[in-house]
Amino acid sequence: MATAHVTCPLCEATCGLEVTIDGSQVARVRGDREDVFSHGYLCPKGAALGALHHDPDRLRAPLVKRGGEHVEVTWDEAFAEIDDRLSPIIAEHGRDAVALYIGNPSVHNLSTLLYGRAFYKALGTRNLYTAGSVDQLPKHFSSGYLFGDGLAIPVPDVDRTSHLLVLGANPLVSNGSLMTAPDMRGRLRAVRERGGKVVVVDPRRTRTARAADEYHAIRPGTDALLLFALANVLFAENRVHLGHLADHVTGVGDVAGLARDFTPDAVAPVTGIAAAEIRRMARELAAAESAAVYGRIGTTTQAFGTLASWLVDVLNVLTGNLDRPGGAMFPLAAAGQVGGGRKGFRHGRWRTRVRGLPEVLGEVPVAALADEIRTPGDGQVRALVTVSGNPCLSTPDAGRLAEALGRLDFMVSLDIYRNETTRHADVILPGPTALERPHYDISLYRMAVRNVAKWTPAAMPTEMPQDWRTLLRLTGVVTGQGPDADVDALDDVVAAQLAQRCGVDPAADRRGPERLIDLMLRAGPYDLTLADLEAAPHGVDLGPLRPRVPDVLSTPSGKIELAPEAITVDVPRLAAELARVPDEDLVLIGRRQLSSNNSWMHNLEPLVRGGNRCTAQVHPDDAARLGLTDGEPARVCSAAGEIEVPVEVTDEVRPGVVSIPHGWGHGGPGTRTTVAAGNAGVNSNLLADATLIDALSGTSVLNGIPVRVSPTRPPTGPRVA
Ligand SMILES: Nc1nc2c(c(=O)[nH]1)N[C@H]1C(S)=C(S)[C@@H](COP(=O)(O)OP(=O)(O)OC[C@H]3O[C@@H](n4cnc5c(=O)[nH]c(N)nc54)[C@H](O)[C@@H]3O)O[C@H]1N2
Ligand SMILES: Nc1nc2c(c(=O)[nH]1)N[C@H]1C(S)=C(S)[C@@H](COP(=O)(O)OP(=O)(O)OC[C@H]3O[C@@H](n4cnc5c(=O)[nH]c(N)nc54)[C@H](O)[C@@H]3O)O[C@H]1N2
Ligand code: SF4
Ligand SMILES: [Mo]
Repeated sequence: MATAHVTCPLCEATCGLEVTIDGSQVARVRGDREDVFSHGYLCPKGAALGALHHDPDRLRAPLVKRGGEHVEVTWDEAFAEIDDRLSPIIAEHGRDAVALYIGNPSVHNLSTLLYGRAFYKALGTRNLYTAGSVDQLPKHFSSGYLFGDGLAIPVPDVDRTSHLLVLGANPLVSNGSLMTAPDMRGRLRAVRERGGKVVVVDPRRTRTARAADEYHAIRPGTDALLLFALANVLFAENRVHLGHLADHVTGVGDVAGLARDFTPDAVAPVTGIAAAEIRRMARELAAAESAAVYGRIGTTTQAFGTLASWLVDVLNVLTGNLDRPGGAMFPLAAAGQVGGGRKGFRHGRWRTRVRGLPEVLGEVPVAALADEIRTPGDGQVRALVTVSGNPCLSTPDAGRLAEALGRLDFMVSLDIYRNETTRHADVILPGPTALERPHYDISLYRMAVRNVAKWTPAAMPTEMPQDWRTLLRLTGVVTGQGPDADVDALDDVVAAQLAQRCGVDPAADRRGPERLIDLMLRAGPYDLTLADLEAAPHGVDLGPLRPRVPDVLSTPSGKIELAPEAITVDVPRLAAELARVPDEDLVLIGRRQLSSNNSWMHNLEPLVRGGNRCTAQVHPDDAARLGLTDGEPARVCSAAGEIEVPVEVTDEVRPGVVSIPHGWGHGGPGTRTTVAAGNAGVNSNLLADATLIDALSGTSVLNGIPVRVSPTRPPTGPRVA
């Protein structure tokens, strides 16, 4: 028996796990009580890491499609196929003809984080798509213009705050996002135990809402109106106190002007939250000893995603809570902390060919991908590389995208399953599991509520090439070096370039991600080395968050630019919402579930046993009005498509709202996910309309999609002739 201490890579909480290994078997996974950050906390997904590792459906060898069927091949054969098929496409149609889609698990994988970038740069395409445009891109956009750096995202200092206002997030189920904080239940309980207050704004009474002091059932897509009204009250009642930020902010007067029309009385009928409640919320926010406003998926993947994300931090600034203990603070990570300078932020440096949607942070919206594949002409996407992504379940107008993937000349997927997306791939390249690779959470520690650092060596050996080697071999192909490029030589180039940027020499005795992370640690603010972290298997605690303004700012003015034009141009579109008369139409929102992880952990018995339910939640009033019966199927239609799904009648959702979880709709020809296929559910993103986007960032509207719901069978009981 051996014991390994690893960081769980399945969500953003970065829990420390203690894994007991018996030969080649994972015998037990439990929370590591000595972990400096998670102190023994874990959730059902972390506990299922062993089941993931041993899943017989997980791919162990590359697959190539021959005569329409996937067959196992050697790595050399797989790369020969890629070189034969991809290189001519680049030669004939140029680099933009190859699109890259990078999915969520890439952020939780050190190899793809560090070497995905090298591959992307070598590929040189403008068609980079990531899960960011169905997720957090609006937050990068707003941070980019407010603070000058799209990656400078303030996080709530939950452990010291006395007032937390949460909008569109359910951290008791999601375990936190854009806020790395294991055990949010414990942390929120602590806020209340020390006399603080937790307020939740959500169209659904979630677990987090139930654990809070106060809950407001907002109408989907109207958060920006509510947030503007809170700002309006602060100005009207003279409650704006910039405090320590006074010398570091511009544009406060502009925000006051913009907020003028968004009075509590004006927004109340549209948001569904009473004017008196809004006034009280604003007063309590301003009066709290310290407070943090925090918004997540419900505020980003909606029609006003960027405005809402911006206003979250506007409120943090106006109340003087940005960058002070107990407020919203900027972490200082041990590795990969960039920023500084006066470069500022720009978007729209290029646009998608067909719809003209702007680039943000180097990527273009995935809502545009199907059109880029389907529309002939110069620059048409003819080949696709996916890296740990399942866009056929996770992106809008999923049916149209799946159809488009069938039209590609060539597709390669780096993935551990043959699923709804990778079944379209001509070549699938698997990778090691979380237990077979080393790990360090470069991205997530930049958003942690405490400054921490932890290194995870690979817990088990593997025959499988590490993902960084696979990515560099692909880099060889797209740079014309053929299928057998010298991976170690390419790695030396990557390390040398990083060393130059960091101003530190690379260690001679390491390579791959180990060498890069060591470089980054040594260049970082704590003077750490990888050897220091290797000597600390439970992590290193670098202390509570500390104020970082003005050093963290990289706007052209060197100040927090509170009213950037790139954002405020969208305010008139929001103002038009004030005239909206709420109608009886229903809107669709999503729903995350504890034992589920987007689209891909439904193949693990221990996680589906508890019964994740792909149902449409509707309020009893709507059910009665529409003739819907609990447990019976209903047809849900939108402008994009139609699905049939069982109804769950519950007053957990507010009237006018239907909630269906995403990531379901498994099985089908060419997939190999036996357990998931047995409990398939339906794909809610068949309903997501790809034309509905946040105007500024191009992020998809996944919450607040207009739908119609009707029983698929006529209701039982007396009938009207
Ligand atoms: N309607 C609706 N849609 C949504 C959302 C929503 O709230 N509502 N949420 C959105 C959000 S926030 C996100 S992040 C996206 C996620 O969108 P995606 O990233 O496209 O989808 P995932 O479900 O995370 O799929 C991950 C893929 O990676 C593979 N994978 C898992 N682990 C590994 C590994 O170790 N190595 C390799 N090579 N592959 C691996 C899985 O098999 C799977 O194919 O979905 C978005 N879609
Ligand atoms: N168990 C589990 N954990 C996960 C994931 C998972 O799939 N399962 N996915 C991971 C990923 S990729 C991410 S990005 C994070 C997301 O982390 P969170 O954002 O915390 O997760 P959600 O549960 O999607 O919370 C979004 C909330 O917004 C609400 N909402 C919908 N529309 C609106 C609106 O218009 N306004 C407001 N105010 N609220 C609205 C929804 O009802 C929901 O409660 O979770 C991560 N953690
Ligand atoms: S909360 Fe997230 S990091 Fe922690 S065990 Fe669960 S999936 Fe892993
Ligand atoms: Mo996400």
